[in-house]
Amino acid sequence: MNPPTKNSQALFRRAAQHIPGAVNSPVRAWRAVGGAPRFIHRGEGAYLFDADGNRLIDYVGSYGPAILGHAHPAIVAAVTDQATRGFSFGAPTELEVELAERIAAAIPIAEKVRLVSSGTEAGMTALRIARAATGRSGIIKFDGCYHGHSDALLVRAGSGAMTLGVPDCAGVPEALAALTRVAPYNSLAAVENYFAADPRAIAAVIVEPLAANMGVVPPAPGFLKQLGELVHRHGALLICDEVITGFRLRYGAAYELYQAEPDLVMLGKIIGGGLPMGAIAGRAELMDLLAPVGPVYQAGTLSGHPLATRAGLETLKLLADPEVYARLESAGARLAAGLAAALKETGRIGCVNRAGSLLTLFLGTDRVSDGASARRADPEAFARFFHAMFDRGVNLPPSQFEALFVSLAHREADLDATLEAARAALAAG
Ligand code: KE4
Repeated sequence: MNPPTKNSQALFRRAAQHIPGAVNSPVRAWRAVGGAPRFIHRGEGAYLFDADGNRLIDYVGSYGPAILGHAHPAIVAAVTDQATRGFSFGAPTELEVELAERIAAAIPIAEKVRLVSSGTEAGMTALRIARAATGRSGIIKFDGCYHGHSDALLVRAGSGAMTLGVPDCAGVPEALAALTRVAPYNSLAAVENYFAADPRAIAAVIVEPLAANMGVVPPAPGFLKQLGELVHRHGALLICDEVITGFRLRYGAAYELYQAEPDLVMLGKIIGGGLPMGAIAGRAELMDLLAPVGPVYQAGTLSGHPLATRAGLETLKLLADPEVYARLESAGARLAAGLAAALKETGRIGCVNRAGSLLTLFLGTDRVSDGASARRADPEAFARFFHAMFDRGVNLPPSQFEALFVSLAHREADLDATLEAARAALAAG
């Protein structure tokens, strides 16, 4: 059960010479679970193959884009074909028009779409539109939700429940952080209190319609519908961050599942098919505030990149098959039920939160409904579970506060092997 790691260890040491922490995104460094991260050589379907040739059943899925599985033949063929025509031109292409049309057809409020290169860009642009549209500066976000690493969103709740935000990392000016308030997820009262304290200060409330960055935490019944009504009553805008949930839970946005009424949505991950892609979408009168039509500047050398747009288009075409989300639902339900049963069989304290093919196994706590309850989980127990699973050939996200992503490539045999490993890993403690 001790997989060879010599090549990954050597690559980790070499990478650290020129890349901070040896990684290009912090979560990949395994700091939350310990040990040196494995370097991946290739992916195929539900599997990753690391630098030492170990095959892993993969539930990171690039944190969402790999909903079809890795190296899907149709996507590889499309990107290969597109590459023969050149990569990017600094000029509009028909592919961008097609992708915008497809997103607009699938998401009712997406009258207009601006493609960018990441979810972070989508978030920072959505906030800028909201501030321009309302003439206000304040933002409300939710504890445990993540919307990319733009300064205004790297903010945590201040000391007192009703104080203004404080920086959640170095380099974010306190004056800027103070413009962002932080409320507990699923708490309408906290949002109401922020508006009551200063009714005309808030430009927008930004929310993951289904939270997946504190682990998976579904919205409480009616929460999103009432949140939208509350936000609009105060003349502010609702931004739904669908970077993970967009086309993950259904063919379109998740907000419709929860009767929310957003003004803007953020997209990413799946709509790029695994290549760099993000998008802001919303009502025309808001989106037309963007340059070159309106006064809100936003730009990007590789926005709407032809290879990413082609990969996204081909991915969405395959996801448009009505069977797809029933298959993802069935696989997610099977895995979640098996993990819950394994907790019971091994007498371990924990719980499984799930929506469709997104799920999180929390250890050390039996209920998670917001950031505070998620933090009551036992990260050390999760770290032991992570390594026990990895050593048995199952690649989980290296943090208690991420989601497992099940793909269309995961077969019953893969799920059964995962559950067998989980029973042994949980029994080991
Ligand atoms: P990117 O800038 O990483 O493309 O997207 C930021 C973002 C925005 N909104 C939501 C809901 C997100 O989950 C993300 C990014 N997700 C993380 C995983 N939880 C990406 C993984 C990473 O940071 O390496």
